[in-house]
Amino acid sequence: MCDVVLGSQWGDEGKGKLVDILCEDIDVCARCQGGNNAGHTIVVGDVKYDFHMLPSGLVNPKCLNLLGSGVVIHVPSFFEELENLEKKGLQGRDRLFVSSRAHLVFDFHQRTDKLKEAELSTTKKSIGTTGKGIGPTYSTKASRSGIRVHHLVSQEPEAWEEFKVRYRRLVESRYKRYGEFEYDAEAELARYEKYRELLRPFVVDSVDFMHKAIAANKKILVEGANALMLDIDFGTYPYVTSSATGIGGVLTGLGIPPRAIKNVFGVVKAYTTRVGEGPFPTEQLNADGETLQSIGAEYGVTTGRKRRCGWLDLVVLKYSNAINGYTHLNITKLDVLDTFKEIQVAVAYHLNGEKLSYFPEDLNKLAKVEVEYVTLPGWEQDISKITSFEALPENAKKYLQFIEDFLSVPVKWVGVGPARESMLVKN
Ligand code: 2SA
Ligand code: GDP
Ligand code: MG
Repeated sequence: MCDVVLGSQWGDEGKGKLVDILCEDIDVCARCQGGNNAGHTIVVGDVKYDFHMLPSGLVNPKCLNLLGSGVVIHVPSFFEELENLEKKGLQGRDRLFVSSRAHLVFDFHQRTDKLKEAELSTTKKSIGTTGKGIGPTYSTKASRSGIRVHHLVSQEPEAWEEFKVRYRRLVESRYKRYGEFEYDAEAELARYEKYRELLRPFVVDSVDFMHKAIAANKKILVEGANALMLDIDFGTYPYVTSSATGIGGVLTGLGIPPRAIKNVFGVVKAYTTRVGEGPFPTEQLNADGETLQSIGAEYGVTTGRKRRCGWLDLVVLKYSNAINGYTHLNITKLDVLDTFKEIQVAVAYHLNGEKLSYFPEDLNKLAKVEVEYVTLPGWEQDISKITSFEALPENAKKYLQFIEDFLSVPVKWVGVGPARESMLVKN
Protein backbone atom coordinates (compact mmCIF):
# COMPACT_ATOMS: atom_id res chain seq x y z
CA MET A 1 0.00 0.00 0.00
CA CYS A 2 1.05 3.58 -0.62
CA ASP A 3 0.97 6.46 1.81
CA VAL A 4 1.13 9.94 0.38
CA VAL A 5 2.62 13.19 1.72
CA LEU A 6 1.08 16.31 0.17
CA GLY A 7 1.57 20.04 0.65
CA SER A 8 -1.72 21.58 1.73
CA GLN A 9 -0.98 25.30 1.24
CA TRP A 10 1.38 27.12 -1.17
CA GLY A 11 4.40 24.90 -0.57
CA ASP A 12 7.36 24.75 1.78
CA GLU A 13 5.25 23.36 4.60
CA GLY A 14 8.08 20.98 5.56
CA LYS A 15 7.13 17.94 3.47
CA GLY A 16 10.76 16.82 3.08
CA LYS A 17 11.21 16.46 6.84
CA LEU A 18 8.10 14.28 7.25
CA VAL A 19 9.10 12.18 4.24
CA ASP A 20 12.55 11.66 5.75
CA ILE A 21 11.09 10.56 9.08
CA LEU A 22 8.58 8.19 7.47
CA CYS A 23 11.24 6.73 5.17
CA GLU A 24 12.94 5.05 8.11
CA ASP A 25 10.31 2.38 7.63
CA ILE A 26 9.71 2.61 3.87
CA ASP A 27 10.89 0.47 0.94
CA VAL A 28 10.15 2.85 -1.96
CA CYS A 29 9.91 6.66 -2.02
CA ALA A 30 8.43 8.06 -5.24
CA ARG A 31 7.98 11.52 -6.70
CA CYS A 32 5.03 11.87 -9.06
CA GLN A 33 5.14 15.47 -10.39
CA GLY A 34 7.14 18.68 -10.63
CA GLY A 35 10.85 18.89 -11.32
CA ASN A 36 13.77 20.69 -9.76
CA ASN A 37 11.46 23.56 -8.77
CA ALA A 38 10.80 21.73 -5.50
CA GLY A 39 12.97 22.52 -2.52
CA HIS A 40 12.84 20.07 0.34
CA THR A 41 15.22 20.59 3.25
CA ILE A 42 16.21 17.78 5.56
CA VAL A 43 18.36 18.24 8.62
CA VAL A 44 20.15 15.17 9.97
CA GLY A 45 22.47 15.99 12.85
CA ASP A 46 24.87 18.67 11.57
CA VAL A 47 24.17 17.94 7.91
CA LYS A 48 21.57 19.86 5.90
CA TYR A 49 20.44 18.27 2.64
CA ASP A 50 18.66 20.37 0.02
CA PHE A 51 16.63 18.27 -2.37
CA HIS A 52 15.25 19.81 -5.55
CA MET A 53 14.29 17.00 -7.89
CA LEU A 54 15.45 13.79 -6.24
CA PRO A 55 13.22 12.02 -3.70
CA SER A 56 13.94 12.72 -0.02
CA GLY A 57 13.90 8.96 0.62
CA LEU A 58 17.54 8.90 -0.57
CA VAL A 59 18.59 9.86 2.95
CA ASN A 60 17.54 6.43 4.18
CA PRO A 61 20.17 3.91 2.98
CA LYS A 62 17.59 1.13 2.58
CA CYS A 63 15.01 3.05 0.60
CA LEU A 64 14.63 2.77 -3.19
CA ASN A 65 13.72 6.02 -4.93
CA LEU A 66 11.73 6.69 -8.08
CA LEU A 67 11.12 9.71 -10.28
CA GLY A 68 7.74 8.83 -11.79
CA SER A 69 6.34 9.52 -15.24
CA GLY A 70 4.69 12.78 -14.14
CA VAL A 71 8.04 14.30 -13.13
CA VAL A 72 9.98 16.54 -15.53
CA ILE A 73 13.73 15.99 -15.55
CA HIS A 74 16.56 18.37 -16.36
CA VAL A 75 19.31 15.79 -16.78
CA PRO A 76 22.31 18.06 -15.94
CA SER A 77 20.56 19.09 -12.69
CA PHE A 78 19.76 15.46 -11.93
CA PHE A 79 23.46 14.58 -11.96
CA GLU A 80 24.50 17.79 -10.20
CA GLU A 81 22.08 17.12 -7.34
CA LEU A 82 23.19 13.51 -7.08
CA GLU A 83 26.85 14.56 -6.99
CA ASN A 84 26.17 17.22 -4.35
CA LEU A 85 24.49 14.62 -2.15
CA GLU A 86 27.42 12.26 -2.70
CA LYS A 87 29.82 15.00 -1.58
CA LYS A 88 27.87 15.07 1.69
CA GLY A 89 28.43 11.34 2.05
CA LEU A 90 25.07 10.17 0.78
CA GLN A 91 25.37 7.23 -1.61
CA GLY A 92 22.23 6.81 -3.66
CA ARG A 93 23.09 5.90 -7.26
CA ASP A 94 22.11 2.26 -7.06
CA ARG A 95 18.83 3.11 -5.28
CA LEU A 96 17.62 5.70 -7.74
CA PHE A 97 15.29 5.00 -10.68
CA VAL A 98 13.86 7.23 -13.39
CA SER A 99 10.67 6.62 -15.35
CA SER A 100 11.15 6.06 -19.06
CA ARG A 101 7.93 8.08 -19.61
CA ALA A 102 9.10 11.20 -17.75
CA HIS A 103 9.58 14.29 -19.92
CA LEU A 104 12.94 16.00 -20.34
CA VAL A 105 13.56 19.63 -19.45
CA PHE A 106 16.12 21.18 -21.78
CA ASP A 107 18.09 24.38 -21.26
CA PHE A 108 15.87 26.10 -23.85
CA HIS A 109 12.85 25.35 -21.65
CA GLN A 110 14.60 27.22 -18.87
CA ARG A 111 15.49 30.07 -21.21
CA THR A 112 11.92 30.38 -22.47
CA ASP A 113 10.62 30.22 -18.87
CA LYS A 114 12.55 33.44 -18.26
CA LEU A 115 11.57 34.96 -21.63
CA LYS A 116 7.89 34.31 -20.85
CA GLU A 117 8.27 35.88 -17.41
CA ALA A 118 9.93 38.93 -18.96
CA GLU A 119 7.07 39.17 -21.46
CA LEU A 120 4.49 39.00 -18.67
CA SER A 121 6.34 41.54 -16.57
CA THR A 122 5.57 44.26 -19.11
CA THR A 123 1.97 44.03 -17.89
CA LYS A 124 3.04 43.35 -14.29
CA LYS A 125 1.57 39.87 -14.52
CA SER A 126 4.61 37.64 -14.17
CA ILE A 127 4.07 34.45 -12.19
CA GLY A 128 7.31 34.54 -10.25
CA THR A 129 8.39 31.12 -11.45
CA THR A 130 11.55 29.40 -10.28
CA GLY A 131 12.97 29.74 -13.80
CA LYS A 132 13.63 26.00 -13.96
CA GLY A 133 11.71 25.46 -17.20
CA ILE A 134 8.81 23.66 -15.53
CA GLY A 135 5.92 25.47 -17.29
CA PRO A 136 7.50 25.31 -20.78
CA THR A 137 8.22 21.57 -20.36
CA TYR A 138 4.68 20.70 -19.31
CA SER A 139 3.49 22.91 -22.21
CA THR A 140 5.48 20.92 -24.76
CA LYS A 141 4.25 17.73 -23.08
CA ALA A 142 0.61 18.81 -23.41
CA SER A 143 1.13 19.97 -26.98
CA ARG A 144 2.52 16.51 -27.79
CA SER A 145 5.90 17.76 -28.96
CA GLY A 146 7.79 16.92 -25.76
CA ILE A 147 10.74 14.54 -25.53
CA ARG A 148 10.66 11.72 -23.02
CA VAL A 149 13.41 9.81 -21.25
CA HIS A 150 12.94 6.72 -23.45
CA HIS A 151 13.50 8.84 -26.56
CA LEU A 152 16.91 9.71 -25.15
CA VAL A 153 18.11 6.36 -23.89
CA SER A 154 16.58 4.05 -26.50
CA GLN A 155 19.02 1.66 -28.18
CA GLU A 156 16.81 1.09 -31.21
CA PRO A 157 18.96 1.56 -34.36
CA GLU A 158 17.47 4.92 -35.44
CA ALA A 159 16.83 6.26 -31.92
CA TRP A 160 19.59 8.85 -31.70
CA GLU A 161 18.85 10.19 -35.20
CA GLU A 162 15.16 10.47 -34.28
CA PHE A 163 16.04 12.18 -31.02
CA LYS A 164 18.04 14.83 -32.88
CA VAL A 165 15.16 15.44 -35.29
CA ARG A 166 12.67 15.82 -32.43
CA TYR A 167 15.03 18.07 -30.50
CA ARG A 168 15.79 20.39 -33.44
CA ARG A 169 12.10 20.60 -34.31
CA LEU A 170 11.33 21.62 -30.75
CA VAL A 171 14.04 24.29 -30.69
CA GLU A 172 12.77 25.64 -34.02
CA SER A 173 9.26 25.93 -32.61
CA ARG A 174 10.64 27.89 -29.63
CA TYR A 175 12.42 30.29 -32.05
CA LYS A 176 9.12 30.77 -33.87
CA ARG A 177 7.41 31.64 -30.59
CA TYR A 178 10.13 33.75 -28.93
CA GLY A 179 12.27 34.98 -31.82
CA GLU A 180 15.82 33.84 -32.52
CA PHE A 181 17.17 34.01 -28.96
CA GLU A 182 20.86 33.23 -28.67
CA TYR A 183 21.19 29.52 -28.10
CA ASP A 184 23.71 26.82 -28.91
CA ALA A 185 21.43 23.91 -29.71
CA GLU A 186 24.14 21.77 -31.27
CA ALA A 187 26.31 22.07 -28.15
CA GLU A 188 23.37 20.94 -26.02
CA LEU A 189 22.79 17.99 -28.36
CA ALA A 190 26.43 16.98 -28.02
CA ARG A 191 26.05 16.99 -24.22
CA TYR A 192 22.97 14.80 -24.51
CA GLU A 193 24.84 12.26 -26.58
CA LYS A 194 26.90 11.68 -23.40
CA TYR A 195 23.89 11.85 -21.08
CA ARG A 196 22.25 9.03 -23.09
CA GLU A 197 24.82 6.63 -21.73
CA LEU A 198 24.98 8.16 -18.26
CA LEU A 199 21.23 8.17 -17.68
CA ARG A 200 20.41 4.74 -19.15
CA PRO A 201 21.31 2.69 -16.03
CA PHE A 202 18.75 4.64 -13.97
CA VAL A 203 15.82 4.17 -16.36
CA VAL A 204 12.93 1.80 -15.62
CA ASP A 205 9.39 1.25 -16.77
CA SER A 206 7.84 2.94 -13.75
CA VAL A 207 4.41 1.36 -14.19
CA ASP A 208 5.99 -2.07 -13.95
CA PHE A 209 8.24 -0.89 -11.09
CA MET A 210 5.31 0.39 -9.03
CA HIS A 211 3.06 -2.52 -9.90
CA LYS A 212 5.67 -5.04 -8.73
CA ALA A 213 6.34 -3.07 -5.54
CA ILE A 214 2.61 -2.99 -4.74
CA ALA A 215 2.18 -6.70 -5.56
CA ALA A 216 5.13 -7.56 -3.31
CA ASN A 217 3.50 -5.61 -0.45
CA LYS A 218 6.37 -3.15 -0.27
CA LYS A 219 5.85 -0.06 1.85
CA ILE A 220 5.62 2.87 -0.54
CA LEU A 221 5.63 6.57 0.21
CA VAL A 222 4.74 9.18 -2.40
CA GLU A 223 6.45 12.51 -1.88
CA GLY A 224 4.33 15.37 -3.18
CA ALA A 225 6.13 18.50 -4.35
CA ASN A 226 4.83 22.09 -4.36
CA ALA A 227 1.29 22.11 -2.92
CA LEU A 228 -2.44 22.09 -3.58
CA MET A 229 -2.80 25.87 -3.95
CA LEU A 230 -0.18 25.69 -6.74
CA ASP A 231 -2.09 22.94 -8.58
CA ILE A 232 -2.67 23.62 -12.28
CA ASP A 233 -6.43 23.02 -11.90
CA PHE A 234 -7.28 23.79 -8.29
CA GLY A 235 -4.67 26.39 -7.36
CA THR A 236 -4.89 30.16 -7.74
CA TYR A 237 -4.62 29.96 -11.55
CA PRO A 238 -2.62 31.32 -13.35
CA TYR A 239 -0.36 31.86 -10.32
CA VAL A 240 0.35 28.16 -10.04
CA THR A 241 2.91 25.64 -11.16
CA SER A 242 2.18 23.50 -14.22
CA SER A 243 1.59 20.07 -12.68
CA ALA A 244 -1.16 18.34 -10.72
CA THR A 245 0.11 18.80 -7.18
CA GLY A 246 -2.82 17.17 -5.38
CA ILE A 247 -3.97 13.60 -5.00
CA GLY A 248 -4.85 13.37 -8.71
CA GLY A 249 -1.22 13.89 -9.67
CA VAL A 250 -0.23 10.94 -7.51
CA LEU A 251 -2.32 8.62 -9.69
CA THR A 252 -1.53 10.18 -13.06
CA GLY A 253 2.13 10.73 -12.24
CA LEU A 254 2.82 7.18 -11.12
CA GLY A 255 0.24 5.10 -12.94
CA ILE A 256 -1.17 3.45 -9.83
CA PRO A 257 -4.81 2.70 -9.06
CA PRO A 258 -6.69 4.67 -6.35
CA ARG A 259 -7.18 1.54 -4.26
CA ALA A 260 -3.40 1.34 -3.78
CA ILE A 261 -3.53 4.47 -1.60
CA LYS A 262 -3.99 4.12 2.12
CA ASN A 263 -3.15 7.30 4.03
CA VAL A 264 -2.91 10.84 2.73
CA PHE A 265 -0.81 12.99 5.06
CA GLY A 266 -1.46 16.71 4.68
CA VAL A 267 1.47 18.88 5.71
CA VAL A 268 0.27 22.19 7.14
CA LYS A 269 2.56 25.01 8.19
CA ALA A 270 1.21 26.59 11.41
CA TYR A 271 0.99 29.88 9.47
CA THR A 272 1.01 30.51 5.70
CA THR A 273 3.78 31.34 3.24
CA ARG A 274 3.90 31.85 -0.48
CA VAL A 275 6.84 32.44 -2.81
CA GLY A 276 6.18 34.05 -6.17
CA GLU A 277 3.30 36.27 -7.22
CA GLY A 278 -0.43 35.71 -6.81
CA PRO A 279 -3.23 36.21 -4.31
CA PHE A 280 -2.66 35.52 -0.63
CA PRO A 281 -5.67 36.63 1.47
CA THR A 282 -4.05 36.27 4.92
CA GLU A 283 -0.71 37.86 3.94
CA GLN A 284 0.60 40.21 6.62
CA LEU A 285 2.49 43.10 5.08
CA ASN A 286 3.41 44.37 8.53
CA ALA A 287 5.52 43.57 11.59
CA ASP A 288 3.72 40.24 12.15
CA GLY A 289 4.59 39.13 8.62
CA GLU A 290 8.20 40.20 9.11
CA THR A 291 8.41 38.30 12.41
CA LEU A 292 7.10 35.12 10.76
CA GLN A 293 9.55 35.58 7.88
CA SER A 294 12.61 36.12 10.04
CA ILE A 295 11.90 33.61 12.84
CA GLY A 296 10.71 31.04 10.29
CA ALA A 297 13.80 31.73 8.10
CA GLU A 298 11.44 31.83 5.15
CA TYR A 299 13.66 31.82 2.07
CA GLY A 300 13.19 29.68 -1.05
CA VAL A 301 15.38 26.58 -1.06
CA THR A 302 15.85 26.66 -4.84
CA THR A 303 15.93 30.36 -5.64
CA GLY A 304 16.73 31.96 -2.27
CA ARG A 305 13.72 34.28 -2.64
CA LYS A 306 12.13 35.73 0.49
CA ARG A 307 8.81 34.01 1.13
CA ARG A 308 5.71 36.11 1.76
CA CYS A 309 4.14 35.37 5.16
CA GLY A 310 0.74 35.54 6.84
CA TRP A 311 -1.66 33.86 9.25
CA LEU A 312 -2.98 30.33 8.95
CA ASP A 313 -5.88 30.20 6.50
CA LEU A 314 -8.43 27.52 7.35
CA VAL A 315 -10.55 28.46 4.33
CA VAL A 316 -7.64 27.38 2.14
CA LEU A 317 -7.18 24.23 4.21
CA LYS A 318 -10.84 23.25 4.07
CA TYR A 319 -10.71 23.53 0.29
CA SER A 320 -7.39 21.68 0.15
CA ASN A 321 -8.79 18.89 2.35
CA ALA A 322 -11.95 18.63 0.21
CA ILE A 323 -9.75 17.83 -2.80
CA ASN A 324 -6.99 15.74 -1.23
CA GLY A 325 -8.95 14.03 1.57
CA TYR A 326 -6.29 14.09 4.27
CA THR A 327 -6.40 11.19 6.70
CA HIS A 328 -3.94 12.87 9.10
CA LEU A 329 -2.20 16.22 9.43
CA ASN A 330 1.35 17.20 10.21
CA ILE A 331 1.36 20.72 11.64
CA THR A 332 4.85 22.11 11.12
CA LYS A 333 6.84 25.06 12.42
CA LEU A 334 4.60 25.57 15.45
CA ASP A 335 7.73 26.88 17.24
CA VAL A 336 7.78 29.88 14.89
CA LEU A 337 4.66 31.19 16.68
CA ASP A 338 6.35 31.05 20.13
CA THR A 339 6.73 34.79 20.59
CA PHE A 340 3.24 35.91 19.60
CA LYS A 341 0.90 37.14 22.34
CA GLU A 342 -2.05 36.53 20.07
CA ILE A 343 -2.37 34.45 16.92
CA GLN A 344 -4.93 34.99 14.20
CA VAL A 345 -6.54 32.27 12.14
CA ALA A 346 -8.72 32.87 9.07
CA VAL A 347 -12.05 31.03 9.32
CA ALA A 348 -14.17 32.55 6.53
CA TYR A 349 -14.13 34.83 3.48
CA HIS A 350 -16.84 37.43 2.89
CA LEU A 351 -17.65 38.97 -0.47
CA ASN A 352 -20.13 41.82 -0.93
CA GLY A 353 -21.37 41.26 2.63
CA GLU A 354 -21.97 37.54 2.16
CA LYS A 355 -20.04 34.66 3.67
CA LEU A 356 -18.67 32.47 0.89
CA SER A 357 -19.36 28.77 1.04
CA TYR A 358 -16.67 27.95 -1.54
CA PHE A 359 -13.11 28.94 -2.42
CA PRO A 360 -13.26 31.63 -5.15
CA GLU A 361 -11.92 30.46 -8.53
CA ASP A 362 -11.85 34.02 -9.86
CA LEU A 363 -8.84 36.03 -8.75
CA ASN A 364 -10.81 39.27 -9.04
CA LYS A 365 -13.19 37.92 -6.40
CA LEU A 366 -10.35 36.59 -4.29
CA ALA A 367 -8.69 40.00 -4.34
CA LYS A 368 -11.84 41.55 -2.88
CA VAL A 369 -12.68 39.07 -0.12
CA GLU A 370 -12.74 40.24 3.46
CA VAL A 371 -11.11 37.72 5.73
CA GLU A 372 -12.82 36.81 9.00
CA TYR A 373 -10.31 35.92 11.70
CA VAL A 374 -10.54 34.25 15.07
CA THR A 375 -7.92 35.40 17.57
CA LEU A 376 -6.36 32.71 19.73
CA PRO A 377 -4.03 33.28 22.68
CA GLY A 378 -0.34 32.59 22.14
CA TRP A 379 1.79 30.50 24.52
CA GLU A 380 4.74 32.90 24.71
CA GLN A 381 7.33 30.29 25.55
CA ASP A 382 10.01 28.34 23.74
CA ILE A 383 8.62 25.00 22.61
CA SER A 384 11.59 24.01 20.46
CA LYS A 385 13.10 21.74 23.15
CA ILE A 386 9.89 19.94 23.93
CA THR A 387 10.03 16.21 23.22
CA SER A 388 6.46 15.02 23.78
CA PHE A 389 3.06 16.22 22.61
CA GLU A 390 1.73 16.13 26.18
CA ALA A 391 4.40 18.61 27.30
CA LEU A 392 3.21 21.33 24.89
CA PRO A 393 1.75 24.42 26.59
CA GLU A 394 -2.05 24.41 26.92
CA ASN A 395 -2.51 27.27 24.45
CA ALA A 396 -0.42 25.44 21.84
CA LYS A 397 -2.62 22.37 22.29
CA LYS A 398 -5.71 24.58 21.95
CA TYR A 399 -4.34 26.01 18.71
CA LEU A 400 -3.88 22.50 17.32
CA GLN A 401 -7.31 21.43 18.58
CA PHE A 402 -8.87 24.41 16.81
CA ILE A 403 -7.38 23.24 13.49
CA GLU A 404 -8.46 19.64 14.10
CA ASP A 405 -12.02 20.67 14.98
CA PHE A 406 -12.37 23.02 12.02
CA LEU A 407 -11.17 20.44 9.48
CA SER A 408 -12.31 17.25 11.22
CA VAL A 409 -8.94 15.69 10.44
CA PRO A 410 -6.70 14.37 13.23
CA VAL A 411 -3.30 15.91 13.84
CA LYS A 412 -0.73 13.14 14.00
CA TRP A 413 2.59 15.01 14.07
CA VAL A 414 3.67 18.45 15.26
CA GLY A 415 6.95 20.04 14.19
CA VAL A 416 8.75 22.21 16.73
CA GLY A 417 12.10 22.61 14.95
CA PRO A 418 13.91 21.65 11.72
CA ALA A 419 15.68 18.53 13.07
CA ARG A 420 14.38 14.97 12.80
CA GLU A 421 14.02 14.80 16.58
CA SER A 422 11.85 17.93 16.63
CA MET A 423 8.73 16.09 15.58
CA LEU A 424 6.15 15.33 18.26
CA VAL A 425 3.80 12.42 17.70
CA LYS A 426 0.24 12.70 18.96
CA ASN A 427 -1.21 9.40 20.07
P1 2SA B 1 7.29 27.13 -11.47
O1 2SA B 1 8.77 27.40 -11.43
O2 2SA B 1 6.71 27.25 -12.84
O3 2SA B 1 6.90 25.86 -10.77
O4 2SA B 1 6.64 28.36 -10.63
C1 2SA B 1 5.24 28.57 -10.62
C2 2SA B 1 4.74 28.97 -9.26
O5 2SA B 1 4.95 27.88 -8.35
C3 2SA B 1 5.69 28.33 -7.24
N1 2SA B 1 6.63 27.31 -6.79
C4 2SA B 1 6.99 27.15 -5.51
N2 2SA B 1 6.47 27.67 -4.38
C5 2SA B 1 7.08 27.31 -3.22
N3 2SA B 1 8.20 26.54 -3.13
C6 2SA B 1 8.71 26.02 -4.27
N4 2SA B 1 9.92 25.43 -4.25
C7 2SA B 1 11.12 26.20 -3.83
C8 2SA B 1 11.28 26.13 -2.31
C9 2SA B 1 10.95 27.63 -4.35
C10 2SA B 1 12.16 28.55 -4.29
O6 2SA B 1 11.14 25.04 -1.77
O7 2SA B 1 11.55 27.12 -1.65
O8 2SA B 1 13.26 28.17 -3.96
O9 2SA B 1 11.94 29.74 -4.63
C11 2SA B 1 8.08 26.27 -5.51
N5 2SA B 1 8.31 25.85 -6.77
C12 2SA B 1 7.40 26.50 -7.56
C13 2SA B 1 6.49 29.53 -7.78
O10 2SA B 1 6.95 30.38 -6.75
C14 2SA B 1 5.47 30.19 -8.68
O11 2SA B 1 4.57 30.92 -7.87
P1 GDP C 1 9.04 21.49 1.75
O1 GDP C 1 9.25 22.12 0.41
O2 GDP C 1 7.60 21.35 2.09
O3 GDP C 1 9.81 20.22 1.95
O4 GDP C 1 9.62 22.52 2.81
P2 GDP C 1 11.01 23.33 2.71
O5 GDP C 1 12.12 22.42 3.04
O6 GDP C 1 11.07 24.12 1.44
O7 GDP C 1 10.79 24.42 3.84
C1 GDP C 1 10.56 24.08 5.17
C2 GDP C 1 11.70 24.66 6.03
O8 GDP C 1 11.32 24.61 7.39
C3 GDP C 1 12.99 23.89 5.94
O9 GDP C 1 14.06 24.78 6.08
C4 GDP C 1 12.93 22.93 7.13
O10 GDP C 1 14.22 22.56 7.62
C5 GDP C 1 12.20 23.78 8.14
N1 GDP C 1 11.33 23.06 9.06
C6 GDP C 1 10.59 21.94 8.83
N2 GDP C 1 9.83 21.66 9.91
C7 GDP C 1 10.10 22.61 10.84
C8 GDP C 1 9.60 22.89 12.16
O11 GDP C 1 8.74 22.20 12.70
N3 GDP C 1 10.11 24.00 12.79
C9 GDP C 1 11.05 24.81 12.21
N4 GDP C 1 11.48 25.87 12.90
N5 GDP C 1 11.53 24.57 10.97
C10 GDP C 1 11.06 23.50 10.32
MG1 MG D 1 10.13 23.73 -0.49
